[in-house]
Amino acid sequence: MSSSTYRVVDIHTHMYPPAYTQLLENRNSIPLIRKFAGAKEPRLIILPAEAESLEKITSEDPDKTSSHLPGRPVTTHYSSLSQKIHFMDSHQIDISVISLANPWLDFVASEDAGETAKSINQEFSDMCATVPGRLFFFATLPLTAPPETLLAAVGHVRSLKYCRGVILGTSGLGKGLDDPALVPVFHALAANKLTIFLHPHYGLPSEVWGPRATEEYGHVLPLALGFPMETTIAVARMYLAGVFDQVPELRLILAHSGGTLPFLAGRIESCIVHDGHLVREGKAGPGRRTIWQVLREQIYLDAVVYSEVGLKAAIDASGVDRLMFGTDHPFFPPLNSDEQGEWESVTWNAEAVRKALGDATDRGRAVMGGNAVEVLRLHED
Ligand code: 5CU
Repeated sequence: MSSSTYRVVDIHTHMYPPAYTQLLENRNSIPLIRKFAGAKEPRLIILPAEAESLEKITSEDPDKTSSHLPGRPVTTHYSSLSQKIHFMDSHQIDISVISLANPWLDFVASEDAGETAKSINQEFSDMCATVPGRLFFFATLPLTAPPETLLAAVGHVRSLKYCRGVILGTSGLGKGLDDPALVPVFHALAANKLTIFLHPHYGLPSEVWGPRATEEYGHVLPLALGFPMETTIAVARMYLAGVFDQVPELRLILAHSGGTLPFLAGRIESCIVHDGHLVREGKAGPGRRTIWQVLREQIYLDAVVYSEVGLKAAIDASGVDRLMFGTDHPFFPPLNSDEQGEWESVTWNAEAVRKALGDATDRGRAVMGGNAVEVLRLHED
């Protein structure tokens, strides 16, 4: 661990606890975990963009070994608490705010969702209690459950000692985050000081990537471009629907430095003030809170953008006091070096902070941990 006054905090770091991996192992359609002939580890297949390659391999002889398997290997990094702590120690991370990774409970039947969420959140809570002070968590909501179960889940997670918010995808109750039916949930989260960690999963429709993507381009397009666009669109829809004004105490941390929001906020503003329909309806006049204001008042951004160029845009848009370091562990492991050693996906993000804000500066330290400690109350037990 680093010195007592300077804390490095990873706010974007996932786990698939054993109960969740079991759920995926029992499934036949995406998301799932499946073993393949000749592969050392089972594979986690979760992205809509992986459906085609899964279908192809499923239609082949099950005993045939293939060099082109869908998904990613499920290593100990996905589920093991001791592995998470080892990863933190080997990257000088003092505190991690862990969260279930995508696609959360989006696929769970309505009648099972409440209990599943409860047991998974309890599992996260128990993991945190094993290493006091080193782990906190963002809980998972049973979004497919009936409204009363969903609201009861907010009450449950707020009672869990190490819970500091909830991780949320962009689909909401099935109609996106601008769905009026979600407003009571946003009110409940805000009233309980539970910050939303907004994270993408669905990307853009697979046709956008073209016919060559599955065979030739790996996961690059859906992950590098689809994920950030999904987040950008989800937040723009919330903004246009007036969610931020309806729930002014709502706080969100956006994954991947807000997708492309820091870069495109100016264009969103311009399109609003030049839209005849919005102008006629009085939605573009004076007194309107701009997307720039919302970015500085209700939104935080993680620093998982891998370059100082993107990071500087994020800082310019939201303010240096609203950026928080993250790693995206266990995703993006090193492919040519020992997984127990240093991950370049982590060092790139730390280096981006150093390059954007200088070595050992107060601003850099704020992004590396100070902001998260304050915003997520990590000094409180
Ligand atoms: O590599 C991937 O598929 C992912 C993913 O699914 N979720 C995430 O947070 N990062 C990478």
